[in-house]
Amino acid sequence: MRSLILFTVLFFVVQSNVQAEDGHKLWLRNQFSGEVNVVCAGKSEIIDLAKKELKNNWNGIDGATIQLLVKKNNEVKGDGFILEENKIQANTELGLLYGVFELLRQQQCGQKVNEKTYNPSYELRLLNHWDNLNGSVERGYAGASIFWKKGGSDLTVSDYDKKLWHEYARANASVGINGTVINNVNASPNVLKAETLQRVKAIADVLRPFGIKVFVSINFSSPALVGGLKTSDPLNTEVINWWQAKAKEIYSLIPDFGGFLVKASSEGQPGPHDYGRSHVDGANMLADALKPHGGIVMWRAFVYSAKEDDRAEQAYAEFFPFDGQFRDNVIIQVKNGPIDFMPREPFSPLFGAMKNTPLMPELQITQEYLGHSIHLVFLATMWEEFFKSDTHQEGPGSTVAKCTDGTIFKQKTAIAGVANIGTDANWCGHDFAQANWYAFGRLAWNNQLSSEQIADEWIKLTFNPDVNGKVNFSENWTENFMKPVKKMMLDSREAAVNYMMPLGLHHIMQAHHHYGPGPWWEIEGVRKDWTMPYYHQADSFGVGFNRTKTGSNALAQYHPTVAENFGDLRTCPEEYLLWFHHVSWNHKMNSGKTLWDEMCYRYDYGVQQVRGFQVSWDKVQNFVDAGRFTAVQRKLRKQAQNAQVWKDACLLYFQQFSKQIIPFDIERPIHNLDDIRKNDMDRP
Ligand code: GCV
Repeated sequence: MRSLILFTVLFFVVQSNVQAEDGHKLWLRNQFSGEVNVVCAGKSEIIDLAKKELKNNWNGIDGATIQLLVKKNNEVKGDGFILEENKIQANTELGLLYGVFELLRQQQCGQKVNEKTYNPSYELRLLNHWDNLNGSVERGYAGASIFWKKGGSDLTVSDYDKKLWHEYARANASVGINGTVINNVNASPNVLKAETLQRVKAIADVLRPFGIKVFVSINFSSPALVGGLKTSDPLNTEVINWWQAKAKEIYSLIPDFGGFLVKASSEGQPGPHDYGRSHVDGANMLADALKPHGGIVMWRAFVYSAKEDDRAEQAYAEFFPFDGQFRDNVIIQVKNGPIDFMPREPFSPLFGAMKNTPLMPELQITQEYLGHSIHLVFLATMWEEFFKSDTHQEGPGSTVAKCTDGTIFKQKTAIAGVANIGTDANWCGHDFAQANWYAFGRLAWNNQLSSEQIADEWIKLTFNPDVNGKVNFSENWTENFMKPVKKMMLDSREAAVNYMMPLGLHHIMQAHHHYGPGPWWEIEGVRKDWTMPYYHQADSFGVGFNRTKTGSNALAQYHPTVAENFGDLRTCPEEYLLWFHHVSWNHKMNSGKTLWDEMCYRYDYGVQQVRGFQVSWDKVQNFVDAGRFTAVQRKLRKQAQNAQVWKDACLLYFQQFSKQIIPFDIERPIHNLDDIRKNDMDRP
């Protein structure tokens, strides 16, 4: 009887631990705290937070003393800090908080303290939320908005809201994020109404102690839409006055308000072009309104021209001529690639080319084109590739990282990531999608970090094997959990490229939801550059978009060294081949195979990789709590099914053009093209 009671008690203890793991704690799961004495002269809300973090999460020597010191040091940039075993020194209080998070991270990763100066790569490290005021999230796959309530009419702020925003702010600060844009770039003008601004203020008040500034996306036609004016022409005096008054109103509520993010004259959003004005006219007018208060304008370069030219050329064509003409509080926000967050794109030719205008990279954390919150795709490898891309604009080694982080051009620096956060218990829908939020923050802080280091840290912090004691990464855990899971993460982006769009193929997904394959999608009357055949150009000769001199010549927008390299079939890296060239199905690839065969093998390999991830994950079951294990296992199953659909759809579709057989050592398609097309069977 006694043993039955003991068993029952133990069972429930184990069960409750398991149930507690819904992923809500993110990478901040430490459950141990030793004794620590904190010495600090200053007193403020930030210092209190820093002390609290130390006291609650200390994993260093029990009873140690640590000093927090604000003292000017020229080696330290912005909110950077100097970390020593028993001292954190910074120029600002926020720097101390970041130092505390770094120290605790190292302790929790079982590392010796790495004593050195830590400086941020970018001054502004921002999340962009595509959250609508009605509570929905554009391209959001993790529930509803954490900022706006369903329907949009209820703007009251509850204790629950504040708690959630507090947790969100803490998670961001722990990885160095210091700003957030809390509404969609497809912006409702209502965000600027007095009653909505009260909620913006409430959010800003909760985020402030963690050093996070609030920004909003604005609708360029707000003066007419909510201000009662007849026009929103940026050169009209009444319009100018309206924006100035609005800026004053905002700053009276939120003295440290960050500024505006603007999507203008793009995808149906209003902008200066509606009034016969330019991007410079629009951006500078807003910048002048914000300038007296210290605010900035982030003006997006994601535009479509009215002409249906090669879309890859459009941002550069519209913005490059304006280089040097923007006010000093304007930053141009540029997506990493020239089209739109594809699984793989070459870097946008604007990076390094606009030498007299600050440019900030925009990365997409939410997986719009990478399997939503169903596919396990770790994006750090993609971003590492982007940062390391050599623009050659100021000689060899002018990487995108150096062109944007102030190393080459001494300008304001910033970076944005489109958030993957929602009201789901685990914030991101997929437990592994949390790693992308984490990775974005870590890279925004230090764009030289390797994806391997980031994966290493994230796994240790997120699947920390200790339950109620100190961290203990045993050899067994490292060999049999850490290693295979890290490998799965590091391989996952390339796997997605393989089963979705290998060899430089792009924009061949289903229209609208952007989840499954749709290389056939086109509709009479729709502009060509919204259809998929426009991007792959498959015909009986071959496949791929010719962007060389004999095609759209988009290559001419790159530095000549890059253009030459990408422009020559013999030197163009195979991962960009079909991005830049229309290539014969019989073209000999590096492997010796023809292009068609290579394509077949790549698609098939992508599927096999996902099947391999399933095996890796099933093997680590004993190391993971049941909740997260099962959730990830189920998602991997769906990913494997979907990868198979991608392979079958693309190979059967392109086979209609190549008229060649799928090599016999590759598993046959298991779906019919007709069925996939008819059922849009991958709709999530
Ligand atoms: C917010 C793509 C997405 C849109 C997004 C747009 C943008 O087109 O599909 O949902 O709109 O990019 O970045 O503005």
